[in-house]
Amino acid sequence: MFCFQCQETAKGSGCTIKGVCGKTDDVANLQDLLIYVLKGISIYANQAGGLGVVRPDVNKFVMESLFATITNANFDKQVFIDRVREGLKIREGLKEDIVKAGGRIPENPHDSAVWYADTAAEFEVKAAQVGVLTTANEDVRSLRELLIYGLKGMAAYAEHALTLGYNDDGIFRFMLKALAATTDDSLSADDLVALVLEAGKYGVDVMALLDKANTTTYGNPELTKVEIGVRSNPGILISGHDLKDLEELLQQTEGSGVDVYTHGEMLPAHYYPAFKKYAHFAGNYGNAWWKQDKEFASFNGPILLTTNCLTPPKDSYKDRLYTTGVVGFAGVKHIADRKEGQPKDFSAIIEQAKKCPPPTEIESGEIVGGFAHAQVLSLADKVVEAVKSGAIKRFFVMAGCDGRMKSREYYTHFAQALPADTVILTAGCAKYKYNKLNLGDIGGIPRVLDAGQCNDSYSLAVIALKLKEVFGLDDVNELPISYNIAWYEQKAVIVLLALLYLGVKKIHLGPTLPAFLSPNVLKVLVEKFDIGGISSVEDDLKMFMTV
Ligand code: FS2
Ligand code: SF4
Repeated sequence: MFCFQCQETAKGSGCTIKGVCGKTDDVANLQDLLIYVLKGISIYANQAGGLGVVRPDVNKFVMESLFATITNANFDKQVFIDRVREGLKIREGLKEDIVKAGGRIPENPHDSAVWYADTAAEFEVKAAQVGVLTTANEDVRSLRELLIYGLKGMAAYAEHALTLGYNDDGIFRFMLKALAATTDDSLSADDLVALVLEAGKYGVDVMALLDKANTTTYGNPELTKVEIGVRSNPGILISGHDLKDLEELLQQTEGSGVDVYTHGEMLPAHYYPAFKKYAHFAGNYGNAWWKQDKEFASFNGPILLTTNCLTPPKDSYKDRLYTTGVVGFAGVKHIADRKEGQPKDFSAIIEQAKKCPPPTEIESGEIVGGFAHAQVLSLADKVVEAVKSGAIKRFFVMAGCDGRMKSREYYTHFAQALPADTVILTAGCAKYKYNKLNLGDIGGIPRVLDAGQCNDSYSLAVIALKLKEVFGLDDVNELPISYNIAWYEQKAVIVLLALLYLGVKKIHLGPTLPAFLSPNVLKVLVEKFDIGGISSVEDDLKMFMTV
């Protein structure tokens, strides 16, 4: 195996024996093979699309497969064997479609478009031959992987939007075009850089689409106080990002005597008006994903993982853990997908919850959030006034991810060290590094404004663009906003590419820069966008406050 897609990659260069995340080498290789099969599918899907063949099932398969390979989404070998087999079937079906539509199958297509096998043993042999390192040129490899990781993030957001009935064919067309492009040896590094930047455009599109899906379905997030203590009923803990799963769980638990708590990236669900009507939607339990080994144990009741981030479960709670959607782990119970418009069936989780003791309290009090674009823009006059009067000197976008590394304490220290006339704009699980610090407010505006999940970074961009308009500026970079972003997995990659597409410069990325950026690719990003890493809190503060 060789995997370097996330921030915690071994030795900052690549996991080669087993993932730091717990991914085994056979699963890592099969994920590589699945991506390889997707490339073959894309080659034909692009051709078929040009002939007017419409295959939404292909889009869905590609999207879900990309999503399943995101860090901490799925560790189950059988899932990837089944997906590779299904992918090969889809690819062969596309070839038939092309011929039926009057097209001709290319004579010497890329190996990903012709390789075929039936058995799991054959898959494993091939899987070991198609990894990241098969691209010899390190800059081409870097750009291809940067593009693929961006697509993975894009796929995750597209999946959530599609689940709520929102779809944009342009996003799928780009996914297929970009996947196929990674097999094309005639493309230059410049061509690939252009594709990477184009991915940013679709990153903006997909986040806007998901924002529309979420806010149309569940209302605009609003200022909300969320309890972080516990009640006396048994509970179900729901984690991940899928709001539809949460909605159906709330409906099915209503009146059952079982409370529902959020964990990690599900916290922002409390900010949506549609979920406030559920009296048993009790609060948020715990912190970011990487603390689940302790927090799932002390929760005492069943836990539902709707998306990444799952970590390999401990025996103390494995029998209380459920996965759904693209998430999986061998030996952990999986809730099946919706059939024919019917909701998922969470009855097994609810029945188990009834037999469990209530959660053990680990914190008490409340946290405040709900500052997505609509809520912040409704406070726009107040915000603008505070900037004009000098009460707010600078905003710090500190969106992104949290993670295990001790070096991430930097973000807590940075938040604590920020002058009292600064405001943090956050989204994603990065917020857990400072959302319980009680940093106070500026004339009623909290100093930590949480927009929501990582995809709600879109809201932060909308807010920035609105401020630019209000202040009559030509360039978003003239605003008193600094970007000190923490990344971990591939959704952060698409968020980054989206911000670059919107013209944001001087983004600082930590706690370490991605291992998949070769020195030359990094140089391009530095030259074009002035991207940087982080150093010490003191030095960085000085640097940010003097720009
Ligand atoms: Fe956090 Fe994990 Fe949101 Fe990332 S819960 S690092 O996948 O997507 O952010
Ligand atoms: Fe390593 Fe991250 Fe890949 Fe897991 S996802 S194998 S930790 S690089």
